[in-house]
Amino acid sequence: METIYSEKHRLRDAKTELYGGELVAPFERPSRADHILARLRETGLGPVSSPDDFGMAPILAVHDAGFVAFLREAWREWEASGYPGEAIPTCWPARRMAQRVPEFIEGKLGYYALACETSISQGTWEAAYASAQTALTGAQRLKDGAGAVFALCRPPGHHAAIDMYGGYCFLNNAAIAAQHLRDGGARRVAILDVDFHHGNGTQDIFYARDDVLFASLHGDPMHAFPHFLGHADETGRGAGEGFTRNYPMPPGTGFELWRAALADALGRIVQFAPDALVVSLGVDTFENDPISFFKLRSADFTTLGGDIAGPGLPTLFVMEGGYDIAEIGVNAVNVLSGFEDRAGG
Ligand code: 7XA
Ligand code: ZN
Repeated sequence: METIYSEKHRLRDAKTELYGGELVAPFERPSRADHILARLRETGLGPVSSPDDFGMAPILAVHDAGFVAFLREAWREWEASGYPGEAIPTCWPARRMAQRVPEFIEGKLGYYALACETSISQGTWEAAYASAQTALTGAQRLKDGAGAVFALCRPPGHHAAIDMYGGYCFLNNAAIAAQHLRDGGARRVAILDVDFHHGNGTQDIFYARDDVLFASLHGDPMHAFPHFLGHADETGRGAGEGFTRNYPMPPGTGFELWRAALADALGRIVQFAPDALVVSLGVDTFENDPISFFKLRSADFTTLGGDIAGPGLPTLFVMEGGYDIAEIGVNAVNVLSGFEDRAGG
């Protein structure tokens, strides 16, 4: 299986994350990608290629233009404001307040942020742009006939909504790739999100559509980030009714329960009969993940990779979360090799 990877991910190297009431070194850091790449090379999964540049149009096909302009300029505006640290929102358009974009950067951050753990730092836009191009290149490979591709995206994307960033995400790589597949002729695309956290951004982007099915397995939002989306009764809106499936699961969930949810989601995907499958691949479901509460073991990732190959669909894996850095390479590559073994690639 080919991997698409850009060194530009290193430009996303924030110094601060607001966690547990303290500013800490971010869990989402460059060494995550280094460990995955090292494991890919160790196992000889396949070639590693650089992304092509598809420009801004496919990003603007899923994201609001004002939001994208904000992301591009946020660091410059923050620096110009004279604040000493990294850009963190402090004030939101909460219930019954005006939903109007402020002119000063502090207000803009609050308007466009869905959470405040994620600092915007120098190079964030450049890395997020490269990450989106990495996913787009993977989608293009599927369009050109590949059976499976791994987009080693960093920063991740699935929390990024039409016009909001947060949860370590800025541009929604999986959604951008899925839309690119649609625009390239795929009639229907399914997105399966197996990251520990609910893919609220992906759900937001496709919620009213019947051409992109979204299924997500995740920690129950009553207990887990993003807390305000991802309940089982969110099933789509209007034409999109029935094309969103959520599988929230409780603290301590092990592989048996998780795998049963996966089987149900895959059943729905098979029924949908998509031309391609995009997998938001997070391995923060791992038992030792420092910020999550599922109990999957390293061997389970091989099994679930095989399960995902079951429907026999052209499949793009897009990297999302996973913070046990010592094991992230093994766990991510186990999914890919489990898939390949079953798919016969
Ligand atoms: O999939 N999303 C992530 O892995 C990032 C979640 C950020 C959680 C922050 C909670 N303090
Ligand atoms: Zn996650």
